[in-house]
Amino acid sequence: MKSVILAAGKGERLDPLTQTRPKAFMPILGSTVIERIISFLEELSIKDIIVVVSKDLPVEYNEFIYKLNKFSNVKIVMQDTRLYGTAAALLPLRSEINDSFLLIYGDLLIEKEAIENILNSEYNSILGVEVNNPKDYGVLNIRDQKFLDKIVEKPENPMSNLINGGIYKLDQKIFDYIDKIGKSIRGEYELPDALNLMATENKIEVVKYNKTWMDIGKPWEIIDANKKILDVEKSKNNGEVEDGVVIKGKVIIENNAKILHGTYIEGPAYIGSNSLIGPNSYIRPYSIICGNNRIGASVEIKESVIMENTKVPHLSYVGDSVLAEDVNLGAGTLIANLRFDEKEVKVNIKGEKITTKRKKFGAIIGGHVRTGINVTILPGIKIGAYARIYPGAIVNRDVQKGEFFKS
Ligand code: TTP
Repeated sequence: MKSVILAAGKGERLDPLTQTRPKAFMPILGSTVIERIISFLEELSIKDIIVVVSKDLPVEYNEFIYKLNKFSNVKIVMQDTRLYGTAAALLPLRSEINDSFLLIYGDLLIEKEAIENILNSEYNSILGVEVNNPKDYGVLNIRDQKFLDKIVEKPENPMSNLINGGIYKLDQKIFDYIDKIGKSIRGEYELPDALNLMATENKIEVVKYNKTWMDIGKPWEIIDANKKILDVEKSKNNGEVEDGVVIKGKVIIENNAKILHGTYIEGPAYIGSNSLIGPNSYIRPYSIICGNNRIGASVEIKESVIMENTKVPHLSYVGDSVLAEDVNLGAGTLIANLRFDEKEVKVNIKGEKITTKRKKFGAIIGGHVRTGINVTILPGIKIGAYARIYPGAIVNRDVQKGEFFKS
């Protein structure tokens, strides 16, 4: 059976991280969300995998998309995102698909069982994830006990606690229904609209699932997703640990990582391959250091995701934050993660201040950012890719891509 993974979204809510990195390639420990999905498909012996990516890619995306070359069964297809939406994403595949196929959104943190359950259905099917807060999602209204009646987006009074899990088995009739839908209020051609039409004339089984499921939409959800996976992984030490290092609890140390004298690590924590930590670093629970990183002397890291090639070499504090790839923090860069009034930290998402529901949240720093020495960054701040922060600056507002910020 062919399998299609959608990875052509703009991921605007994940800005500034998606200025240089596709949403589906957000890190999960040393891997990425989409690579996890592809590994599950391979384990399930699905040999024919199509990944849909955007035709209008920022050039930086290529280095991530090239990662897919290591999977011999993956073929890349481009979506012209002038026709945008999860239904429009399928249009370039019309001539490729002539049978039932598996469809998966590429930004989902799931367990293999979610895909297995869908494959076991004898009908067209949709994953129905059981949640406590269905109002925030596309809710599945059910008919005849187990078939989809309608997907209702964020209803006031949800008819079930099952939400659209973004995994489907569909036959090629879906293309006829995509042809019939118009643009949604968001200006997109959306798959749920096509499925709603299909459900009026066909049986679409709702396959229930209650294990790990997250769609990674907002920046702090990258921390949550990594915490979830770290919690189920086992300790490992494939690196080199010098004398005088203290390691408490579960810590994963990958190949060629080196932990220098005086470093104190409180698990759960992940130290990715080729990283150099210490001497005298303090790595606190849920630090995710993805790989090729440098964390130096008198640096404290806590509950943060630090993506590949990023360096925090001297005298810095990084708490409850997400740092994209190839960032360099100057000596003494401090990220504040708690407001004086101890209110939940808010972040600008698509022009609206959204609560992170976290009292402790630091900053979201885009790819290739550089900070000078003694920079202070306030809670909930976003710094765009390639920005430069002048030494001694106090960053008290969001910084745009490429901006030179001087306070
Ligand atoms: P969304 O969650 O709608 O993704 P998005 O990238 O539009 O996010 P945001 O709202 O933050 O901008 O899409 C679900 C999945 O489908 C995701 O993996 C991206 C993919 N997708 C496409 O491949 N093409 C598209 O045109 C759209 C809208 C999404």
